[in-house]
Amino acid sequence: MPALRLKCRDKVLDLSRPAIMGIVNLTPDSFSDGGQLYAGSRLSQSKTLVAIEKMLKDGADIIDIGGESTRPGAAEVSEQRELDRVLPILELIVSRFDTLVSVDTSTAAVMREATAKGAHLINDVRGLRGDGALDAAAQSGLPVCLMHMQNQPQTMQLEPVYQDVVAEVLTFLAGRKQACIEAGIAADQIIFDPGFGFGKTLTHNLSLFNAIDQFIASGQPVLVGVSRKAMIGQMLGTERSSQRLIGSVTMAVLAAQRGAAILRVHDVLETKQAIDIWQAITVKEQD
Ligand code: 8Y4
Repeated sequence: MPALRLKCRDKVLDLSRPAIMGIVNLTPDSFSDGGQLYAGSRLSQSKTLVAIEKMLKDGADIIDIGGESTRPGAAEVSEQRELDRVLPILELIVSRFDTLVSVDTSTAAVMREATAKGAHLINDVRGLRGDGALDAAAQSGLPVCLMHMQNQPQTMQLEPVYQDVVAEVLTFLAGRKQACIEAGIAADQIIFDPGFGFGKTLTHNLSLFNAIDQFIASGQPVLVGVSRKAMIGQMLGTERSSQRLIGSVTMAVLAAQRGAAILRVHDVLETKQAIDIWQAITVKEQD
């Protein structure tokens, strides 16, 4: 199988080694003021830029910015609010840093505006099923990450049910890939993501994780996002998300070992070090 590469506007993302995507949440629930002061305030913006600068120094290849909270039960956000959260930071990142920027959105207008302002990748947790999203993504010419989610964030964790979670998620992604191709997106610009934690119980998540090889076999690059998610807490028997770091890094290494191309993480330094150790050992073995 040839090494995978994504064409991201003026840049190329080389996936012969796992790429690290650093998470930057622009939603109010991630700010200590509860978001009351966020609305684009300079203070929050400069804090965000400092966090991004650190992620890049720590080894992030991609910065993923999102203005819609998709946590279980989270409220919906208007298109204008999402634009107001994402676009100013996107402009600042593109002007200051030499990095790839991924935009976490399901909204066609955000895809279009973000593309105009220099985004490199579209990351849609709804797999481009929203109004106009498929066309907006196709017209962007950017790579797209198609993620599987059962139901919507408001209801997804109430009672997730599958006959065969792996088969159903694979079938869903194959169908969305076909829709993308019909809309004019190149097959080699499509990333698959099983969508850990999105309408899944721990058992479903583990079945999917243990089937990463089947997602890899599709030939699409696979993105894995498990960082700090509830499944880690469930496996460790701890409620506190501050105690999910080691579990998150462990799962990132296992995912990389099984062929994941992109790791979406909060803790870039720790993940990068763990991946570097695994890579150093693996390269030694091959010599
Ligand atoms: C603590 C912090 C606990 C964050 C849970 C979370 C994915 C994604 C999300 C993913 C792709 C999250 C936007 C959920 N997860 N995009 N986005 N794949 N492609 N929850 O797994 O991080 S948000």
